[in-house]
Amino acid sequence: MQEAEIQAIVQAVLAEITKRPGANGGAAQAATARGNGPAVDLPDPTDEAARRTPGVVNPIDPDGLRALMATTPTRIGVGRAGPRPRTRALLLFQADHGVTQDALFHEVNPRLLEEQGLFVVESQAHDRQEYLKRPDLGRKLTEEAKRVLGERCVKKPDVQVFVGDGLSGAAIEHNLAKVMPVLKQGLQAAGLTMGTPFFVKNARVGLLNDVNSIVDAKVCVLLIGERPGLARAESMSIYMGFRPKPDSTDANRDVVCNIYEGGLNPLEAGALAVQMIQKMIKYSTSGVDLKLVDKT
Ligand code: B12
Repeated sequence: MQEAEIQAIVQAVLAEITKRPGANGGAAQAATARGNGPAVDLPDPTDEAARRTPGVVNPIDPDGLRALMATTPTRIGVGRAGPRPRTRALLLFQADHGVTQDALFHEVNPRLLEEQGLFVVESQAHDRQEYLKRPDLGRKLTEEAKRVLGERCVKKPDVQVFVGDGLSGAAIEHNLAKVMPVLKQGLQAAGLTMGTPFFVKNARVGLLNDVNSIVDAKVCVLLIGERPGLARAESMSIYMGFRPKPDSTDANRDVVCNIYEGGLNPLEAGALAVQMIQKMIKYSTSGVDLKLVDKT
């Protein structure tokens, strides 16, 4: 068959489709004009109202179900089509997964780091793929990073604060500018000296040990992007420890987590971190040991 004949058939079919009642004529025509074939215009599944719309058919208590769904971003009340998820639930899942992927691979805007006066060093994970596959490398500074920190950082401060992208650069972009001033003011008001802040690319929590082997702070504090949940990528954590050493583990650390506007408010989080730092210094310990001695 000649190409012209095929084109004519395709055009005839498309014209028929776009005439059908309920078909999305505008979008389909536009797509046809672009040569992409007809578009099927589905409602946006990430729309807040769509997210909260029950997928369960004929629920026993529709108002109760809606009320329950309004209390949580968790995927409840999504219903099913036979043994499978509904198309809407599936599309929403895929869209949310896209947000997660974007956050994992999103590089923190260098302008933000500049504005916050942070210079940049790297962990031994040289790119994002390696970072994801080799968490151990994200816990170690490169030799170059150690040299730069050795040269540029104030030694033996009371508190060393640094920042890492972690598993969500988006989390740092959302929260850093809000938390940093609260930390700085809070530490100053508590009469504690602060080291030279900086940013580590491809960072894991375990970097606290390497960093403190260079700066020798009483308390070492890392602001880091949390593992993004589906649809939530802006959540940051503050991990900290009293005099981290090469063999310190998470049992020696504490964390203030879920920091973002919809979780723990960033300003409150900064204030809470300062309180915890003060306790660490008061009792000269952190993590599980701190919980044993601090009964407040
Ligand atoms: C992934 C994860 C884990 C994984 C960590 C494995 C890994 N290698 O990544 C596993 C399943 C082992 C885990 C275990 C625990 N976790 Co956890 N975990 C998380 C989660 C979902 C994400 C953390 C993250 O993104 N970190 C940032 C990335 C960049 O860090 P990372 O270097 O890749 O990974 C390190 C941290 O994740 C750290 N870590 C993980 N959990 C905890 C908990 C504490 C108290 C500390 C100090 C460190 C820590 O361990 C990893 C290795 O160093 C958070 C939820 C959240 N909203 O943050 C909860 C969360 C941090 N975990 C929590 C808890 C309570 C624990 C446990 C104490 C549970 C238990 N009772 O056993 C244990 C402690 C484990 C430990 N490391 O000593 C709580 C902390 C609450 C708090 N404010 O103290 C959180 C916030 C979950 C929650 N909402 O309750 N966890």
